[in-house]
Amino acid sequence: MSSISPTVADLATRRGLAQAITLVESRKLEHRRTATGLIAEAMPLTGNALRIGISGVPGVGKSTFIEAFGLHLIDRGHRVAVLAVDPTSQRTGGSILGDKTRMEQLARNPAAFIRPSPAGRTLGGVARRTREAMLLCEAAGYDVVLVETVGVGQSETAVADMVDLFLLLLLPAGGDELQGIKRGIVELADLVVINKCDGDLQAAANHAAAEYRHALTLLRPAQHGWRTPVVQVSSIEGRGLDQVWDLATRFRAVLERGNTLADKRGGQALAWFRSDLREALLDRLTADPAWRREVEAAEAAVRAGAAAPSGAAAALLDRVLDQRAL
Ligand SMILES: Nc1nc2c(ncn2[C@@H]2O[C@H](COP(=O)(O)OP(=O)(O)OP(=O)(O)O)[C@@H](O)[C@H]2O)c(=O)[nH]1
Ligand SMILES: [Mg+2]
Repeated sequence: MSSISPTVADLATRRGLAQAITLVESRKLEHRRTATGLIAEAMPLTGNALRIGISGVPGVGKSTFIEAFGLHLIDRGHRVAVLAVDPTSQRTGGSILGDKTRMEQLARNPAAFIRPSPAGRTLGGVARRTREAMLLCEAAGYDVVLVETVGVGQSETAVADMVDLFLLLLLPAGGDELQGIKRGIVELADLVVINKCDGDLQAAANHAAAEYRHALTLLRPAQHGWRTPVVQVSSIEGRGLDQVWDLATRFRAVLERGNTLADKRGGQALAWFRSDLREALLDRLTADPAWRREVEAAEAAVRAGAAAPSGAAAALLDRVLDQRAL
């Protein structure tokens, strides 16, 4: 892959975009440098997509919903990219990859681009690569980016922090505990979608919708000036999808009023910069074997309770700065 040096023009094809994302996902220093250049070149072409995060417990119907919703949007002239943040992907080898077979029609559609979750050791690393992939998709002309995450806790927060709208898929059943939803996740939602509102589940779905509508009146809205709506959907029968899109565009209009969208994205970009800076400093330091040993020794002392965390960090930083190691 070292020969790959894609430019923005290469993003015009799905293959070129896929290669560019592979470059962005690489941990090799030379690839990182090329990737950084590519992202910088792509930046002026980004920002035009609606970024939607989609989360829900395993089995709620994320893949089925994304396939149906994606095709619905493509029918209306949109181009749809699907990315994933899946902290479990290092074990499973990327759940969306298996999902490509489940999202068969969408995967085959020329107006869609589906990318499995990057493998990674840390959620932060996986999230960074997904954010960069999102920018590349936007530069490639996809105007809706769906970022899927499986509902296992922290990954929802990471996704909510990179999108404009966070959509939570729920089962037609009562109560967060019953559904295995982590505390606080409902609070992140800008849009609650109850899936599987069909057949025998319809009555339970009506009940769940009423229950969540009530619960949401008691929560502070995730977005000022917006009351989080609850929509009933059947991904299998394709019902309710137009309402989801209608609400998503209305939400965007609310964000665009008074520059909130720019503020939100600006804040997200700033948080991204800060976390990248922290990560890069540590990476740069531990790239040197002697310093890596120092960091590991400090970590061992902290773990053993022999050193206080903040004191050990400050002492190490003093030595780094004294020796101009960075
Ligand atoms: N009745 C009904 N079943 C659905 C609907 N959407 C999905 N399902 C079914 O629910 C099951 C799980 O759907 P998936 O789309 O694989 O769910 P997922 O959330 O992607 O699951 P993971 O990838 O394991 O996290 C499948 O058997 C689907 O056919 C729906 O709208 N109605
Ligand atoms: Mg799935």
